[in-house]
Amino acid sequence: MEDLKLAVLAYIAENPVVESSLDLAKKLNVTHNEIVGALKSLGPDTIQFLNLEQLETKRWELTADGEDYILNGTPEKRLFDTLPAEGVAMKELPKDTITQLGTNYGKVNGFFAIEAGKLKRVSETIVDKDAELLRDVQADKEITEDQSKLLLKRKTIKLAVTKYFKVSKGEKFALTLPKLATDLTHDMIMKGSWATTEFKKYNFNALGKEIELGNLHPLMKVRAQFKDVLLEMGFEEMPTNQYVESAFWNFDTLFQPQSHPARDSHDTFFVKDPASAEIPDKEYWEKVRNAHEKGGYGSIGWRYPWQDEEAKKNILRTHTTAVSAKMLYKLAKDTEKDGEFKPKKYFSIDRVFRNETLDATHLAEFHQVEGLIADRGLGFAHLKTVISVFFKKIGLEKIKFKPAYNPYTEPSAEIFAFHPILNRWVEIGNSGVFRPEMLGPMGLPSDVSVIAWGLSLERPTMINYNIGNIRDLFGHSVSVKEIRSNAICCFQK
Ligand code: FB9
Repeated sequence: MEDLKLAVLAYIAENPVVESSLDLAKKLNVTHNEIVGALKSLGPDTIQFLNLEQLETKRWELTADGEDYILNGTPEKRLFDTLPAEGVAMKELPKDTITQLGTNYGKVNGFFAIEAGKLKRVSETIVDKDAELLRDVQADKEITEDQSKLLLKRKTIKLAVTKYFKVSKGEKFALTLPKLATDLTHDMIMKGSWATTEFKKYNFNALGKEIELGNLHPLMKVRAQFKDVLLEMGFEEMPTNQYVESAFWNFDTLFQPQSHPARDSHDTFFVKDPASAEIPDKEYWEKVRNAHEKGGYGSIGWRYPWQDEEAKKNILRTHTTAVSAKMLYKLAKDTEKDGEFKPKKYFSIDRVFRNETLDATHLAEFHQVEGLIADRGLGFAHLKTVISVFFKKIGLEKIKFKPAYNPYTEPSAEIFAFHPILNRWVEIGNSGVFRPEMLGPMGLPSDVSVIAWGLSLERPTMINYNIGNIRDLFGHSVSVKEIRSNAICCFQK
């Protein structure tokens, strides 16, 4: 570093004003970071050999996608090149991200039209406009503001800001480097030599050594906030630390018939070994069978032969409602043991697994948030109120309920809200009153009802962190740097 400092001083002696430290780095054949280090150690914060004026340049740079689109064509160009002349039915188009992007931007750029439900080319050849624009960026050609907005929206360019210095001779300019003292010693004080010694200036702007700290994942930050809201509302957390569940607890206790499509392998992950679970409680097991086969509690049941083997199958739980069922069963048992029913408010926030078609916003798992209240005489009005209170606390005030169907709740309702960030109505969850065919076999008192609702962590997190693809939030391709640096986004009022 000393040699570089001397080389800088020698250069400045010949060139009293250097407009850009970027050019100086090229002239001295070192990196700009090296030059900046040398300049700062010669600048006003230290020996004042030099005056430094900080400036910056901004230019567009290509992202990895931008490079890819130049090399291989944009998604719309690739789709155009592979689309058969007769076109493809929209519902038969592959669901992958490139095809979805290609379809959307191809329509915007006039490559395709939809005729009789088919995506068709509108001409034999096309100019890959956005790829041409990216080549202009690559060649450092000027592009308009609208063009840059389009390429930014497509995440194909990013703004690179380069900070540099204008350098000129300082009032204490010299061609040699004085030996600056860095420590005030006992000897200096005793001999008084400190008065004539040149000390190196303290750099109070120097950043401290970056400490490698742990960081919470955005999902965990959102989880913490939702948990705070639910605890504040008096809810207790349920024990959800068991991903493998029997179909019995995940479906049968919820009165979900064994023929329900959600129970087959297209929607549910089955465990190979151990493939089946033990019967937890023979008496309860038979009551559940009876509810499915014959009903009871005012119901005629599903009237089919209920199979032990089906209920014993081990699966990855498809919802945390399986845990709710276990907790309600325990509540019924405690009520019998204590001879007294105590109302309960429970919640769970944890991973659930579904054999879903993967796409930009869906993986084969997500984090479900579920709340439930068990008390005497609860009804749909109570449910709407507690849901409205919960969502208001996480920033959604305009709520609507749409009648829906769940196998284990009646009535049921999808929940919608006018989202302040998206500025439109969006689905925010689902809800319902657990059916008597579910609560009855557990042995809960007949006047006790249970209201419940659910939502996910991923959807609100992606909205609030402005993440378009769930793979940028969860999974092996997530940018750790992003995770470490993203802000805490606050849902609570
Ligand atoms: O989270 C969802 N949307 C959402 C929630 C909050 C939000 O912003 C808030 C400010 C913070 C924004 C959006 N949804 C539920 C709705 C949709 O995203 C939906 O497309 C995806 N759903 C998941 C399931 O999809 C297979 C979200 C997940 C979901 C849906 C229903 C339940 C739980 C999770 C449930 C339930 C339930 C019903 C009755 C009784 C007990 C539980």
